[in-house]
Amino acid sequence: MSKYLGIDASTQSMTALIIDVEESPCIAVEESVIFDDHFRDRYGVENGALDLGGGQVHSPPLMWVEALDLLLANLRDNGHDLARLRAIAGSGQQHGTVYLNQSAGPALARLDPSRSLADQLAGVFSRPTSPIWMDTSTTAECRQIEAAAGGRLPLLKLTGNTAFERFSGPQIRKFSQSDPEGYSRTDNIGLVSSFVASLLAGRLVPVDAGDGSGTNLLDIRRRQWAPEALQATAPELARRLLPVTPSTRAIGEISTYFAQRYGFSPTCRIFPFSGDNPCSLIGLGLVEPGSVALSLGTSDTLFACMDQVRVSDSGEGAVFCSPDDINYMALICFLNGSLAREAVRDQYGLDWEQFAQALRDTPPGNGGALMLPYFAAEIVPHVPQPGVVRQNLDAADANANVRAVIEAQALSSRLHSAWMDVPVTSLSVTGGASANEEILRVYANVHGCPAHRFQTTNSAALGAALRAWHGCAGESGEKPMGWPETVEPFTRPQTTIQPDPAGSGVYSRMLAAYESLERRATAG
Ligand code: XUL
Repeated sequence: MSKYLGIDASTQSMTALIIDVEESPCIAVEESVIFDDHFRDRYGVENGALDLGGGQVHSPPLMWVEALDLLLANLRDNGHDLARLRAIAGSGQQHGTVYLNQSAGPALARLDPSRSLADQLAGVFSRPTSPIWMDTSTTAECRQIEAAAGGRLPLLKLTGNTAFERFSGPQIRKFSQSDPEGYSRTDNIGLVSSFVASLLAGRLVPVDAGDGSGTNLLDIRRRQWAPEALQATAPELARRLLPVTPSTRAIGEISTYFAQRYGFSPTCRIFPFSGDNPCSLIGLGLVEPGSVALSLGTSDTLFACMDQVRVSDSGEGAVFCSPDDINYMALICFLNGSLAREAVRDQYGLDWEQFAQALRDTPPGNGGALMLPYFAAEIVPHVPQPGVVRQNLDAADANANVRAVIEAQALSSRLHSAWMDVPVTSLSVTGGASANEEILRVYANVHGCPAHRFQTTNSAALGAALRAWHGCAGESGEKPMGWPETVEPFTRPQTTIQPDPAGSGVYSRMLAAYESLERRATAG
């Protein structure tokens, strides 16, 4: 068996990616279920999420359950022989928390393959919706956790991160305080990643160190829950969490539900699911310190591989464990990623080709026009309320607004990545918007380095599949594979956009103007 499956449970979709490493390693299958296409009416989601007001953004975990059944049914019905899969690993949108009652473990253990997962698991939640990374409602809880942990800096030192609104710990604290009854009915709290892995394994499985580091609860150096942080967050939290698992060690074999319903081999190994960004680190080949990548998705993230924990004192960046179980990753998350690009596209009634044409028709620097693209409250820089700012920019000029949003995103990524202290000598770019070469050109010029694009934009799912391959090789007694040789065949750039010296010069000068506008707006 030479095939490995990576599943990415992201905000807007669930994706399966199969690699075949038999002769010349390649991506054999990519298949996605877009939540809005199938579940908008039933679950009321928009872009995969529910806006509950007051900054609360949740998703229904039962929708993820249904999506997994649908995704695997599509793979089977499209003729893919799932019996040939040797192992599965996965990736989930980070930070989202899933609250399960005491019936969850037994229900997972006795799944009946003749009935759907959703039918059998509808009653396992002690909270029907899961707060996700887009939730910005936990500012008070963040400050309370920092205070209870001895201060902002001690929490940063211990967990690698100050308390962030979107992180799991503040979400858990908010639930324990606003619904103590619901919290007391909660037997187990998982992340999106560990929840989907639990479905496949047919039992509750632990959070891995990669995704665990996005909770404000993990001792980032020991890669174990930090008792001080658990205590600072919510009562009796330790008994609601399973011990953290290393990312590279298998958690067992696939549940008979999936073997019988979809034809998986009963010996198919399940490896821990990790966060989408930690998986993208692997999927983009960032397995040695110093390399930098950019993911242009619902949120945009800029990240780098580091061999030791280096933190952002200003609280702008996050640090996670790499799921290689060796390195760390630094990450900056800009919430207004495709959210902002789509808002501009829709405001001017454009399609993506017209959007790209607008970039071709306008010069680098946009004639001095600037935008701060806070269509939603922003994570970096910290902007608690939405509000788009325009300077020397005519709101009626579609082309200039298209260029302004992309230049703002690229300039912001350069401005706010200085703390990583990683020289950006090349950018590996992924995510849906990386298909647009004009967007890549702006990033190449702003950072003054080549931007590479790869065969797939599903780097998180690819990273998961590579983790499954690497993990199996490590446990089978065959020659263990190093990370560089695992990722190399899948991370050869397909397109490279070189920076143009004139464009780069314009942006070096423009950065100061952008920084000053941002400073004035965020101070106000
Ligand atoms: C990272 C973050 C997002 C989510 C969704 O910290 O919040 O990138 O992982 O993809």
